[in-house]
Amino acid sequence: MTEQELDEMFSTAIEVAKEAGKVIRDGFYKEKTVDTKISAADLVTETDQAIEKMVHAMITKKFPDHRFIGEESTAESGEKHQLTDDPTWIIDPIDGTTNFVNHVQEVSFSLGVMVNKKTVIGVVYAPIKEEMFSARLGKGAYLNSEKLKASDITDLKEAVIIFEGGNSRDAKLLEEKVKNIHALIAHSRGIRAYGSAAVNLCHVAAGRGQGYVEYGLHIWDFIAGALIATEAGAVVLDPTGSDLDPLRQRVLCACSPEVAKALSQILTHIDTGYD
Ligand code: 2AM
Ligand code: CA
Ligand code: CA
Ligand code: CA
Repeated sequence: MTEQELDEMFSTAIEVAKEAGKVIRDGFYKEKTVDTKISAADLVTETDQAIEKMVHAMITKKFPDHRFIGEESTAESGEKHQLTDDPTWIIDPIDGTTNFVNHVQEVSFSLGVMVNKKTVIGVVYAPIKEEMFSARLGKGAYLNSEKLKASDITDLKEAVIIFEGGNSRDAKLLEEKVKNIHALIAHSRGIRAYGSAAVNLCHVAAGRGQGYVEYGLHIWDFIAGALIATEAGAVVLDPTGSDLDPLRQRVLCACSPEVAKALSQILTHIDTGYD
């Protein structure tokens, strides 16, 4: 892949995110048709589906041989997505649909591009707040035109940690998550949950918190935000402390390796139901 091709892909990613953002903004205060997927906590609206269709069309028009993975097309086809070495555009049309439905502003469009299974482009656009987060591998992370740098805190006691309850209502899983919430409150300065995985990662990138942990995510939730966070100097790992596996459905992000290590040590590492 040449620099020129990557430049072209990056400008397409930004253009696509702006278009998706317009549709999110238009739908934000309107009446919505809401459907549920795996549980009463797993929502989808017509806007999610419309954005995914539009974005898929825009990308395949420009890059017909590239692959595409999106949350709603995966849900429709019922097939498990797999990663190949081909350039692959991975999108979540609305990350934070529960927020979208409840008029909470933490709603984003997330787009990551992987080449040879490495993320080279990450764009997260939160259109209600007009925050465009973007990163290219090796070139830093930006919020609009401002360069991002994660917090330099190293002590978990001084850290604010973002977590999420997720959309599974499996009793065993919830029990483990409660243990983790307990451990996070006990060892940190405080916990937060903004309801969008992509936004959570961008918050850590922007120094609006020092860590984020979630079990049960999908690749489209975090692949773009993970690059934005690492390009801002944060670390993104598997919660056990080993390398992130983008198909393993669990993510630990921390502003520093010290906070990452401390988090990894206090967490109960949840696998149930995800592998
Ligand atoms: P989604 O809005 O694209 O479905 C945060 O926990 C992540 O989990 C979000 O990225 C969100 O993505 C997904 N999620 C799905 N249902 C959720 C719920 N009821 N509460 C919080 N997050 C949910
Ligand atoms: Ca969803
Ligand atoms: Ca999502
Ligand atoms: Ca979504």
